[in-house]
This record gives sequence, structure tokens and C-alpha cells, in this order.
Amino acid sequence: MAAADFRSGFIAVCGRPNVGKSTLVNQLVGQKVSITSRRPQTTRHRILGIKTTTDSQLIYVDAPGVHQGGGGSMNQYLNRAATGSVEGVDCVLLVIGASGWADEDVPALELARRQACPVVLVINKIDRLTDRSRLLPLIQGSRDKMAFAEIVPVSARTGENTPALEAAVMRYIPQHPAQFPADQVSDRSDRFMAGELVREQIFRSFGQEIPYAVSVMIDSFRREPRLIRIEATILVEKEGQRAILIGTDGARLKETGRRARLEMQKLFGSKVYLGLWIKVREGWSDDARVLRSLGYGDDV
Ligand SMILES: Nc1nc2c(ncn2[C@@H]2O[C@H](COP(=O)(O)OP(=O)(O)O)[C@@H](O)[C@H]2O)c(=O)[nH]1
Ligand SMILES: [Mg+2]
Repeated sequence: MAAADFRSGFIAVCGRPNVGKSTLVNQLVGQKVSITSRRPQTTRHRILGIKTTTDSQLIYVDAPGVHQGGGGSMNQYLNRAATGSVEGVDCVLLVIGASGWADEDVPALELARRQACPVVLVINKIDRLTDRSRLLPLIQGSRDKMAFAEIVPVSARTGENTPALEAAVMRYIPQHPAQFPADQVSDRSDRFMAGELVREQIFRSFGQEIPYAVSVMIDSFRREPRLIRIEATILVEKEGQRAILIGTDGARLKETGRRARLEMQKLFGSKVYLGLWIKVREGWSDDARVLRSLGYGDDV
């Protein structure tokens, strides 16, 4: 195809925490670029997911969820990261759940209303609906909220109807040359992803006993002839949290490490050795300076 016909643009994915934004980006990109879990605030950094075909390059911006929260440093950071990610994009996907509009959707709706670009409403998790006829009134009622360019019901988890969503998005993407190499799927390094995959397993295996103020530092990441050797430190706020993460005889830490290592091997296509350590750093999630040193603050 003629280079002049190539399309490329940025698409911001916004919505309340836990509505399925990261799952949707992974599904649209066709590869895991962002970690997901049942817990709100799993996504802490803005991450790009890049899908390149012969005639287009779609760059999805997966942002932390927009939420009403307290005034702590972490909450402020998350909201700034969420609002900053929609600026200057070609299209916004506003994601809500198939069970309908909730109060928690209002901050994201207001963010979407402020944008000049087309906003596509994505109704996610339709696989959970036993009665599909309930979608019709939801679609009709949604038209009163704002002038959506399109309304597309999908299941980010199963991929149902996501091709239709991609086709909708393409209508708002301008002619533009590719902005990333064709084989690049994310703007994040393997090192960053390694830390995220550890965090994902912690969020998936532990409930409220481990608050979201847990962070992972990659101390070293080395490619050796037969494997990738990774040393990581899990940073928690309290001694008690360290004990929970370790578990009896270290069993839980071992299992967390095993699962993260398997995910890393899948992502990197290589054997992985993972060394995991835990450190206690009291009150770090409310300390703006420590947040910066961990990388929060560079990408807003
Ligand atoms: N049943 C169902 N669950 C979904 C779907 N999309 C996401 N989820 C689940 O919803 C939870 C939150 O997803 P996540 O992508 O992390 O949400 P985010 O906070 O908006 O990024 C996870 O447990 C996902 O597996 C979907 O289409 N159907
Ligand atoms: Mg997310």
C-alpha cells in the first residue's frame, strides 16, 4: 500500500478503576502489555500498547483509573497520570461495565466530556450478561450522557466484538506514518515489565491483607547465554506485611515468585531465574520523594 495511506494515532483508554481497561488494551494489542487484577489501582503508570499492521499503527494509552479518592500522594499521582494521558490523543475510549452506569463512572465521563476528539463508549464485560436484551436500553440511555461518536459493547476478556471496536477506532485515526518500530508492542522496557509481573502476582494472590502500597524494584536484570537472571525487591510498608508475603516457611513468597517467573518466561520467550527479596520501608506511599525515586512522577 502507498505510504501516504498509512494511518497512525493515539487512543486513550479511560474509565473507573477495575472496569477492564488494561484487559482491553492487552486484547486489542494481542499481547500482554499491562498487568491486570481484580483489585482497583493495579495500573499505576501510563503504558502504551502498540498494534502495528501493514496499513496502520494504533497506539493505545492505558492509564490508571480515574477515581475520587483521598488526598494522599499516591492518589494524586494516579489521577494526574490518568488525566494527563488523554491530552492530545486522536480518540478516547470511555469504558463502562455492562451492568450499567455507576457513580464511579462520573469522573471519567467528565474527563471524556472535556476532550475535543471523538469519544467512543465501550460497554465491557458483556460475557457476564445472561440477558443480552438489556444492552439495548443501556445503549439508548447512554446517548443522553454525551454525544458519543460510537457505542460498542465488547468482552475484553473473551475478545467478543473487539474487532468491531478496532474498526470503529480506525475511523478516527489520521493518515500518519508509523511512530514506533513495527515490532515494538509497548513503550516499557523488559526490566519494567518484570517488576510489573511480580506486582501482578501479589495483587492476584493476596487480598486486602496486602494494601496497594506495595512496590517492586528490579535490582538487576541480566541476559546470560541460557537465561535471564533477575533480582527483585518487594517494598512493603509494615513488618506484618512482610510476614504475610513470606508465609509459612516461605511458601507464599515461593509461589508468588514461581507464578511471576512463568509469566516472565512467556513474555520474554526465554528461561528466567528470579530472586525475590522483601524490604520494609515505613509509610513510603505517602512520601512524595520516595514516590519519585521509584519512578512515579516521570510520566505525567
Ligand atoms: N468477565 C469479565 N471480566 C473482565 C473483562 N475485562 C476485564 N475483566 C476483569 O476485571 C478485572 C479488572 O480488569 P483490569 O483490566 O485490571 O481493569 P482496569 O483497572 O480498568 O485496568 C480483572 O479481574 C479482569 O480479569 C471482561 O470482559 N469480562
Ligand atoms: Mg489497569
